[in-house]
Amino acid sequence: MRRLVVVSNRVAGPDCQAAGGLAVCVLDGLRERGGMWFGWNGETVPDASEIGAACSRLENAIFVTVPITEEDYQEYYLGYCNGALWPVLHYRLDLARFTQENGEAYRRVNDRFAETLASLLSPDDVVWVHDYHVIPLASCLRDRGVRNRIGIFLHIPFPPPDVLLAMPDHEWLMNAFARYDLIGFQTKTDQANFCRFACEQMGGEMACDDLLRVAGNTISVSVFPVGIDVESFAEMARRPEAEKRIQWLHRRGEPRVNIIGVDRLDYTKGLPDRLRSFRRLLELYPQNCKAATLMQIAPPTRKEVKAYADIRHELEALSGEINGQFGDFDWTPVRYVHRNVPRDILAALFRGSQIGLVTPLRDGMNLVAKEYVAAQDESNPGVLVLSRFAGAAEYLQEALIVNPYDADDVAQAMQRAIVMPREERIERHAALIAKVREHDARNWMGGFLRALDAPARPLAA
Ligand code: GDG
Repeated sequence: MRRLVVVSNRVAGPDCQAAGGLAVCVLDGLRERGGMWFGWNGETVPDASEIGAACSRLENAIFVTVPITEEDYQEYYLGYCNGALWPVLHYRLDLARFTQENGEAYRRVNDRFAETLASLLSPDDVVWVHDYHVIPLASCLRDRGVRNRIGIFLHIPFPPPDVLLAMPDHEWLMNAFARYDLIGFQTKTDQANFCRFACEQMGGEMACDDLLRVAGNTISVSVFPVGIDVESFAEMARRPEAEKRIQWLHRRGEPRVNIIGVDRLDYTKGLPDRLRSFRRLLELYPQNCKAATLMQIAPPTRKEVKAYADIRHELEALSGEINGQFGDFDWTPVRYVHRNVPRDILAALFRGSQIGLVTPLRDGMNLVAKEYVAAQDESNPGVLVLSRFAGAAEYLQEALIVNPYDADDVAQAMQRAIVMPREERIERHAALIAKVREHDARNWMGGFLRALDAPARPLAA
């Protein structure tokens, strides 16, 4: 079997168990198959002359990491990746900022990554690139004569052509995509958006369902839904310590309906809209006052980007407002936790909550939805309320699917979940867990690697 080389912006080191599902799955794959994980080490140095690669090893896996400069951090990471690409690919042109310096930094850092990586590759390696931070990597490697199979998986959505067209360097970006052998998306919607752009704007054509001919290249464009390690998450939710926490959550005199949301504090996750929906639940169905509590766990992320500071203030103001308006001596409607919570506690909180509220405004997949389903007691499961704009909604149709922009719609779905008979909950959960198992982390990785390992397909004349 050919050696696997994984490239991502951040490298999960040998002790990444705490990071959860995907990183562990990729790491296991690397250890079994033998390979290398290459990327940024998360650190900065004052000057490019101080950049040097560091190397460590775990069984068959080698980790090679490099720092970036402080300027790169501002312009490449905060400016271009998180200030331009992230909002555009999540359909949020209103939040995107484009500057020439940031665009140049993105090219510069990718070029530097490619320079180091090219010298470490053997001709037989297959290269798996992850996500939006490193889209031009294949192009930078090809320019250095690398002819290996290279695939990229995009963890976040791909927007319709009209949205991407607003990005000043869309043409350059799409040409960078066109130099991969394989492009993987989370959903059919993302795949279709990408192919539409290639065909309508770049003169590409579909040779068959998932084979695109564009810019002189033939590319497999496929869907590989990301998943979780179902058994290990379910096991965490069943532990005796988890049971103790659940008992605490349900202790007498406390609310009877626990609603949980867990998301990085990101504007794509729809947190203010979610709080407004919860407020609507209390207004439309006042019987839930003193009975329902929303626990929102929202650890900080990308604090240096202004849009993230803004969302934090909005969320804090809203939760204070709702607690002031509805709360009482013995009941706090919104419990807002702005820090990282250990994974095993999350699993217990999921199991102890009657509603999993997953309402992003746009999301590539959303693993929290899958974790909530995996954590449930199958004989008395909770109900997943899921945004139609999460990639997960393409698969988890037995959830209560909602429009996150419509507070009344979400409130009604929550009320429906609160009164849903046990048989219906069991039935819906059985269908959901089957899908979560079918599309788990192993199948995601296996599917992508099979496609990447496969020889290039000949085209119809
Ligand atoms: C990107 C895409 C796609 C969250 N808070 C805590 C915590 N988490 C864990 C969750 C889950 C993970 O982080 C978040 O994954 P998501 O999929 O929900 O979202 P993103 O971080 O935006 O991930 C997304 C994903 O990539 C994979 O392809 O699904 O669409 O945006 O595992 O449980 N974990 C701990 N404490 C927290 O407070 N321990």
